[in-house]
Amino acid sequence: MSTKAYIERVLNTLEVTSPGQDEFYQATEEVLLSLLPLLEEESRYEEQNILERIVIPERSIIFRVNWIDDMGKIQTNFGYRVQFNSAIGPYKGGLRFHPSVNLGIMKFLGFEQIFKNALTGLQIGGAKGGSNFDPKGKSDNEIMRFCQAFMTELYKHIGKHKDVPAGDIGVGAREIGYLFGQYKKITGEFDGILTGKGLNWGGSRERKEATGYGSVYFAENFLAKYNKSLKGKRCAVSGSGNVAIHTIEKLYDLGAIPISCSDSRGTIYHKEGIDLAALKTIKEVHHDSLDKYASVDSGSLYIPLKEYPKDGHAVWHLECDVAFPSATQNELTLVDAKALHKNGCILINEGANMPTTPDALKYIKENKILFSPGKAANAGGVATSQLEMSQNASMAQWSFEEVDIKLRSIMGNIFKIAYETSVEFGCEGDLVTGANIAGFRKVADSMIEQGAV
Ligand code: NDP
Ligand code: 2IT
Repeated sequence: MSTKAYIERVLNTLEVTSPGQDEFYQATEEVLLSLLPLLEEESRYEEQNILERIVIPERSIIFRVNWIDDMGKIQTNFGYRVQFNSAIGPYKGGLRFHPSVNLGIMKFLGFEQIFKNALTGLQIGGAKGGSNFDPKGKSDNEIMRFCQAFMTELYKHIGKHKDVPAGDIGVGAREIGYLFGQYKKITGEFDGILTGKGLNWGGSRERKEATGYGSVYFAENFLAKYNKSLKGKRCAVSGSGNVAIHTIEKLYDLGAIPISCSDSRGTIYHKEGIDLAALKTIKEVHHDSLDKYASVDSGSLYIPLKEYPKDGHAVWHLECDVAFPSATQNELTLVDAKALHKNGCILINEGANMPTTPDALKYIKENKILFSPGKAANAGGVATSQLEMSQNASMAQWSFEEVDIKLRSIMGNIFKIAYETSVEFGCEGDLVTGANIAGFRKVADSMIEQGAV
């Protein structure tokens, strides 16, 4: 059997064993197909059935979460923790609270996390968790009761040397606080079992900013390779949550012009640059929709969802030099990629997890637009989480500058290993192939060394 046929057999089996898990299938197809040049060169991965093993989570925990709403009524949600791979370290990955969460989404995110975490050069395995709980419109007390109910089951499965969750969509500092409080109440232990904690109780400086800052550092490295910089570049950013806000903040720091942000209901365009203070107030203080933003920033334009191009997203149809998709999966389609190309965009840098659809990715590659895959470009968040674990283990707390030096260096190294691996396999600058092979090699070799467990 040819190596290509081996990969296809594993993917075909997955379609049968994981029916309806479209995002998981999308993520595995992208990674496995990109491994072809490595697998053709090195027979041990096929001989040791590594592909068959790596696509199955070591453990998927699904549980019921009952909580009481403000009306005194019992509400029920699904809870998940997919502990995907622990070959190189304890399970590590975020928790997502969003109504779209299901097992397939958890598995896609957990699978991506394995290779992302390996790329950081740190000892962390891959996991993801969350719930189909919708935080929108819930009171602070409801959020607290939900987090407590969620942790009442989750605590059985996590631990500082076992599995250390963090935030993701819908889970920020407030939720991590409530989750941590409940863990401590149940176990009586003050342990670093979560990252993204408050600065007064074991959190790391710059964890909040790390994913967005790291994404911009990655773009800076990529552009520098081609003698370009972010200075003066018009940057289209999607999303308006943790990753988008700190991407915009770092872009300003480096002299770029972030011209947009978006949420699930619309897009803001401001040619001269987004008003970051106004954005933070609306999103972080009032947890409001972006339609409120246009009234406080007179130079801006609000484009509601109903005015988006067919099969596309308004944000990618703005004239820009660099695109930073930083909201959610599959938010940059083929229609969007064509518009970015037409408008002269030179780099698409994924802050979100898998924001680019497969057909868009194919088009981007064919048209030689620089492309930073999320598992490399957004790894600054989880890397800083590991720095938080390290500080907790030594009971230390580092300064912002110390953490930032480490973060910059980690992002530089991730770029270097992804780029050098692309050169090694004859596809210079194809960081999808470079990142996937570099991450996979480290995990797969560790699995082989540890035997059939
Ligand atoms: P937040 O919850 O802080 O923000 C999410 C943003 O994306 C919001 O603006 C939200 O809009 C928008 N969004 C979410 N879902 C959808 C959707 N289905 N359609 C349109 N817009 C949507 O999350 P983060 O900023 O933390 O995460 C953003 C992305 O970055 C995700 O892909 C996440 O997995 C990834 N990531 C996050 C890391 C972190 O450290 N937080 C680390 C690495 C990756 P609205 O408020 O209207 O829902
Ligand atoms: O997707 C991600 O890398 C995250 N949500 C962060 C995970 C973490 O453990 O910090």
